[in-house]
Amino acid sequence: MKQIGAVVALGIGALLMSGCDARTAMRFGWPAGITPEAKKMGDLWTWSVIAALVMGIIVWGLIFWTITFHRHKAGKDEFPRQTAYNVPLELGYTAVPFVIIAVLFYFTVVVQNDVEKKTSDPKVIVDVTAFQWNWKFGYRDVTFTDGNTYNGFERAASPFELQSRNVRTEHGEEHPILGPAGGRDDDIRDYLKFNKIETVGSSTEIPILVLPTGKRIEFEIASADVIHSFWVPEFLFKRDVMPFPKQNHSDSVFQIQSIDRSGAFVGRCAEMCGTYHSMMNFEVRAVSPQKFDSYIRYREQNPTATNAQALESICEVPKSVTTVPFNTRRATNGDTPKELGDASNTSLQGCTVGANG
Ligand SMILES: [Cu+2]
Repeated sequence: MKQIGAVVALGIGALLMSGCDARTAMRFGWPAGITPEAKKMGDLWTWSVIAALVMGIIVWGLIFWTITFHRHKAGKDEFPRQTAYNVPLELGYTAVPFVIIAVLFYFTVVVQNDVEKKTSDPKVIVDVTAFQWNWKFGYRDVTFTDGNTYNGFERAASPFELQSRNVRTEHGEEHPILGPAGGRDDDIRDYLKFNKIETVGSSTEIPILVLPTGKRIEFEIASADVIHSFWVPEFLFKRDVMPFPKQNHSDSVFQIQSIDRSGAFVGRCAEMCGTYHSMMNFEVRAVSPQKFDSYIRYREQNPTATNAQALESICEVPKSVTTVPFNTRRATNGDTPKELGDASNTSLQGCTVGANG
């Protein structure tokens, strides 16, 4: 017993000295996440692992107790006392796993409901359009910090709209937006939405979706061609982006309660959607609500300005710092170059918002 105690103490000591703090250790490998939903999922994971460990310790204990104290002893009968068909015991170990599953199920549903929760008053509504192989982000509704609102909805689309906006393929041709879903009537493609302020990714530019911290945000996702998947790893959430969401019985709207810290976070397509699927990256740039308000107002007042110029006007690094653009020649192995910049601090040094706009 003393030896076991010493081993346990050494193990805990080693864990404490290895430099990872207690909170990281208690996540048991779960990423930190930047939304309240992600943290709730993390708590569920932590408690599930603890429950599994408790169960494991009981099982390991029984195994070692059996092999230590119930070994075959010389001079005894060939078989030890048989205890099969002990009805209360068998009922017990049938019922207990059901109770465990029910408890895990209950807490899973509680957290899932929270992750899928939608309220009627998100402060920002973003239309996300995925296409082979990039993203378009549009701001449909924004409630500014001072309570004023901005409505940027332009219209629902016809299939030719993306073409007219110069969305081009990696070869510089107009995007064949009619492609896989070609031949369908225009009127059932009205799920595609267009907004006055839009950010479209290209072969040379990663689309940066600028969002405010601390506010509820709604995403409506739709695909112009095949199935994609909207995934921001640090939201710990992804959802398939479907063409014809209604006909495909998919819930194309989800919300996050808030983004808890500013910075740059990579976004990816998590559905194998074709040749350049792995290059279909974007960046979420979480900025203070004040900066976000200035960003929307700048883009509203400067409709021809690029997203990079708008980012500079709010003293933000104008290019993505978490990933590189769609590389048509596949010259890279997909790794994010480390020299891109500091994703945790994307503010431009010595810059004042409003001074240069
Ligand atoms: Cu995709």
